[in-house]
Amino acid sequence: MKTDHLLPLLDAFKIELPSWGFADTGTRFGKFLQDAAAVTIEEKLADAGHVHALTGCCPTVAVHVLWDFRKDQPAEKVASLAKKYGVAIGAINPNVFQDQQYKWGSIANRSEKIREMAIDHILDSIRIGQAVGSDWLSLWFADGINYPGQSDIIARKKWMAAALNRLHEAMPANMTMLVEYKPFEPAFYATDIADWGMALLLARFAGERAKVLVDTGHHYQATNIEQIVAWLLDENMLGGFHFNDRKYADDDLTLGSIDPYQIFRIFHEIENYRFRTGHLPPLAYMVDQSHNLKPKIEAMIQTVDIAQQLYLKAVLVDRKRLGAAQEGEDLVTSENILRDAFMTDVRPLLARWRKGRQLPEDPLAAHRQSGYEAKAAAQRRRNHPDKGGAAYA
Ligand SMILES: [Mn+2]
Repeated sequence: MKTDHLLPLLDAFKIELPSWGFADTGTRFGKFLQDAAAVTIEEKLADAGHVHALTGCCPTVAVHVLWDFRKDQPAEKVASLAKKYGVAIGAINPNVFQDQQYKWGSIANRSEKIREMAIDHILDSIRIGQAVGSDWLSLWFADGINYPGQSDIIARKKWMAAALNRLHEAMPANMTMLVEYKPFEPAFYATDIADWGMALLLARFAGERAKVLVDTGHHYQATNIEQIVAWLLDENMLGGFHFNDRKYADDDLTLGSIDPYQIFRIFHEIENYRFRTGHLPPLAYMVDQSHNLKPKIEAMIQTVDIAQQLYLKAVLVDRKRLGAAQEGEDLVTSENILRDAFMTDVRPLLARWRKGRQLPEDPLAAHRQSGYEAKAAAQRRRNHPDKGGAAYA
């Protein structure tokens, strides 16, 4: 099969890495520290730059305002640090879920004072985004209630809608607001933005530069995620993704580690939309994973590699033949066209693309040979002696 015409598509396929994916993170029961895990924003950007240098696929880094920006460090300084490591700042993620004042919620809190505090923090985040040249404001709210009767659901909806609308007004013209949804956790009775319908309505209420963010781990087990993706695309309401995988709930496992066919089916719907319309809206492909046990950088390289593979497989679907099979109600052929693409080994094609771009054909092996991990571990042990002791690397 001639596939070289697909190589430019890979040039355009970019994935954003999260700064927090390089830091020590864990479950709510605890976290296991790694000596090589990044602590400062500079270390996180260095790691992200290293992954980008090896893969050529991750030019931007998503940042978390409370975790990555200190009051004494101007935002522009973070942008220039990113540049130093060969990357740029991507999505800005405000944090209105960890401070004590948000015990009863942030923008859905019944206290106007707390709602204003949350809005102020997000307005600050928008300003940071402007200062670092970011195009994306990525919003996730932990707001919700744990018990029936705890709060007035409609009042909360209206508070959220009003807040998002004000935030949208404050965004510069180049910025897109992403509204993420999640069915449960930390709220266990009614999360305020629990599904894509609620996110869609709130995004519409916020304004035309607000879109829905699909986190692949934020669905109930039986949800057909690719169908949501197709509908959002057709409504011009899909903004991007948080990529991860799961077996049970929001496990934040490595993309494609449990169900690669799921991610393939999502890419298939995206490519199908492109085939039908001849265009695609800008989509933010972002990783949102927590590598509690895997070495962080290895996990990121593995993620990028599998994302590229699954994307290429979706590109390989023979859409003309598929259309003809669908016309004839030939279910078996239709399904097999998808399966044939999914089963195709695209690794030689990917290696060819890397070679043509002066990238290592096997980025994981190149990383292991580079000695980066051991060097980072030694340095970071010295820089952060109070971090605690994991005997990794
Ligand atoms: Mn997410």
